[in-house]
Amino acid sequence: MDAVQRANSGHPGAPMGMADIAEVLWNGVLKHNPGNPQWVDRDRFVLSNGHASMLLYSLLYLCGYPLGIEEIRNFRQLGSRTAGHPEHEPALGIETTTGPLGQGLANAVGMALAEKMLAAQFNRPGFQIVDHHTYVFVGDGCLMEGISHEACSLAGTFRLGKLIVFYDENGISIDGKVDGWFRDDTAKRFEAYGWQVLAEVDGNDSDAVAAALTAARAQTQRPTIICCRTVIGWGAPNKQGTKATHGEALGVEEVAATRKAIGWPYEPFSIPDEVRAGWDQRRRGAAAESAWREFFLRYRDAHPELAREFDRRMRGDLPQNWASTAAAAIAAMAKETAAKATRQSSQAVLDVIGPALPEFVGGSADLTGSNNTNFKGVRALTPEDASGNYIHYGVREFGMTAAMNGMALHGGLIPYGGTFLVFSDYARNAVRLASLMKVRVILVYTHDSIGLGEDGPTHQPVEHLTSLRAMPNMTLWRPCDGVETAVSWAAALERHGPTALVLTRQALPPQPRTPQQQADVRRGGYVLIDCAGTPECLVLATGSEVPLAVPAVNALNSSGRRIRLVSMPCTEIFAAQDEAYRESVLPRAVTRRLAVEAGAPLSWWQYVGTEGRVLGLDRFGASGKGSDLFPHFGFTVDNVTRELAELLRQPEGLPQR
Ligand SMILES: Cc1ncc(C[n+]2csc(CCOP(=O)(O)OP(=O)(O)O)c2C)c(N)n1
Ligand SMILES: [Mg+2]
Repeated sequence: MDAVQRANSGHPGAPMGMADIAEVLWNGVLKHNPGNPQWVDRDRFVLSNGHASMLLYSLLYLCGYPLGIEEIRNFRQLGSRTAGHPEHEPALGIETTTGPLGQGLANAVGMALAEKMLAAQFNRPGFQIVDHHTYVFVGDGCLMEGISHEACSLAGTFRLGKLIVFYDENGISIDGKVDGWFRDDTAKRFEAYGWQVLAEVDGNDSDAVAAALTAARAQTQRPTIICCRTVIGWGAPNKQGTKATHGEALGVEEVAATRKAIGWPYEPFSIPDEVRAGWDQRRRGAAAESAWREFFLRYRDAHPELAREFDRRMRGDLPQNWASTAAAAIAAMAKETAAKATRQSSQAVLDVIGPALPEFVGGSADLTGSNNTNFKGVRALTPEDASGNYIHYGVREFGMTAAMNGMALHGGLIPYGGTFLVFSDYARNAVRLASLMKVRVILVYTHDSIGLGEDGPTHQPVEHLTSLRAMPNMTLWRPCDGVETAVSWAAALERHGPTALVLTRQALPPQPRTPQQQADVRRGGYVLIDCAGTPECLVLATGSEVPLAVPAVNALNSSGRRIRLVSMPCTEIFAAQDEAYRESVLPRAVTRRLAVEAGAPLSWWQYVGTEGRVLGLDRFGASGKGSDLFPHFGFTVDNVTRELAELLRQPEGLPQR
């Protein structure tokens, strides 16, 4: 309450209401080592009600994590490590970024899934080297959010017995008493998901919480939710139990009154040594970790190869032979002669790289056959058997994506998951958090334009390419054939950050390339067809529009014009190339420029400039055959030729406005 008061900003209510629960969990039960927050077999803790950030910072400080009292004092100030909402910082014990309600819970489901899968892969009789819990704090808001349904239904189905949720059932959210908008029978709801429910626990009674925690840990077949009745702002004599404590400082007088009411006579930010000593988990944590390390050494003696593999996986390194695997996948695609949808090329790439990547966890939100996300040899995860490497997430795009974030954050796995590009919107905030945290998740988005055809405008993405490109840290690849698809997979795997692979439903012909052009695909944009001398005009295209541009450019060049075609599968990576390379591909002097992409034109103006043109799609699609829709919306070779003819009529070299 002092930190919130000093910042005059923040949320004191939930931290005060959940303090007793936190004390029971963190001061003796949670398996963690403040001296090494990244010990791989630590319990994972997620504060899904991220507005209660001050609770997490207090716990980290008291337990002896490398977070000084100065940081607590500087809560919410620019440059402090105590941001308004917790921001992923593994070196500090912050497992994930939370604040968007419900998503931390879904991350935790992913973490618990990861634990279960890794245990199935690496544990051997007598050697439970992967054996930890995932604990989550959630509030009313998390459980009102739809994603909690997706994630918790999945957790029940997959019997995540080491997932334990503490529900801060305080009956209050921002607008006041939740009775007016949230009357679910939460206990029945979670029973229906197949969870163990420990209802009506007094969250301000440490013994009751401790007993519930023991019962939760004893249940290994089902996840547990402990519904803790608490009082928001507990201890503040005049404000506790009211919405006033949710999201603003208590006020100087109420802070003083609280000190008196709870018998805490100390100055703000001064914690008596004996109190800190009582909380300090460093010795206990170091002992726990060193016991695990000794255990791991014995595991290493018994299973040396598994131990080496476990270390590699938890470091996040790709296999030693990865470079040759990636090269083989690209080479195999370069041999292709038949036209293929890039979603099919993607599957062919997975057939090569999948078996070489035991850390790979595939999946789809119930569109496996359309996303082509399975490959030869994948085995589905089942409720009974966690040794598989493919997850049928069901129709849960948001839950899938947030769970993938949780798996990637846990470590040891590289998740990829598919849906239609148009439904990336359903998952969008999890994509955003993946970008914010820079986690390695691979989003396979197929059916990437009006080219998908008959399903019509509800299923045809228009603005999605542009809107995903607008997200900081995101890279989006829209390959035009098998080679570009293989390169985009390799780039996605080698990147520490999220990647969207945007793939077609319809077949695209393979493009011929020199070895240099093939190597340059990695640069995100490269010259696919060049002309003799300085180009009069540049054409930029991605994905399914590259094959429309190729004949148009070739025909004009044969008639003596000088047109260059640039394939630009990944604008973000191209933009990150050095100036000299970018200039060599897109010479500044050439101002006649045309971009062709079956999507919103917005992302292309930065490349074509004010003298350029964009052949894009600025309206919703329609229901019909893909082969009818492309010409209907102007995506034909003739139209590219017409646009180029218009451009060529313009005087050359106009200064860019
Ligand atoms: C997805 C999302 N929507 C809205 C918010 C804004 N918000 C922050 S806390 C909160 C109310 C949460 O209520 P509850 O979880 O009961 O928290 P309590 O007031 O009990 O601390 C809201 C709407 C948010 N952080 N995330
Ligand atoms: Mg609440």
